[in-house]
Amino acid sequence: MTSAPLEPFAVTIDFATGALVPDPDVLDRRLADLDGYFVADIDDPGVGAYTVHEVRVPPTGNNLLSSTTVLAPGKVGDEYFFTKGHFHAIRDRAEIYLTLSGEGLLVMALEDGRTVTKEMRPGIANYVPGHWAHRSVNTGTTPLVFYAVYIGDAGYDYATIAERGFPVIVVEGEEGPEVRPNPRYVAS
Ligand code: PAN
Ligand code: ZN
Repeated sequence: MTSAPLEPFAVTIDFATGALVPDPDVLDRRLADLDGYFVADIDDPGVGAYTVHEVRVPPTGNNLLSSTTVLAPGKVGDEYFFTKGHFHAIRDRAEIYLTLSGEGLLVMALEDGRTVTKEMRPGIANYVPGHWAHRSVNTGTTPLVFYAVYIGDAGYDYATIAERGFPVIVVEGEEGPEVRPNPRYVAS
């Protein structure tokens, strides 16, 4: 079945702040929402971690959903702030992340525990194929802002990551960010 055409439209993206115009759907994640995700305990659960600004289109397989994410700089213990991370509910749905400002790492993991970590900085478009869980990590001192485009019916499976964690963590080492095995990862 084909659906009726949508009306073409445009949004304006502020590359520095991630704000959209129009900006109808903004999700606000605090450290409290990341309780249990870091190795160390969270000192102040009220601190803002990231916002997600969504472009409003129907979440169907014939549309492309997109959003900006604005991830604050900071650390919990030695770990840099990160997004929760997820598999797509429909596992084979792919996604592109285009970094607009800041710097970070994109950590991707398969269900069997294999990981790939890629740099995020302005101008880099990261391709996240289906089946790879993905989490962005802000390793810089300014907000990490990126634009994500994904197949509309992808959906989110947060539970698998919430229960098992990612196989690796990103910590501040002597000479900058280091990717290390996650001592709390629960292998399948
Ligand atoms: C992104 C993410 C966004 C926030 O739009 O949803 O960066 O990360 P979490 O969803 O893991 O909290 C995306 O990957 N959408 O599919
Ligand atoms: Zn995704």
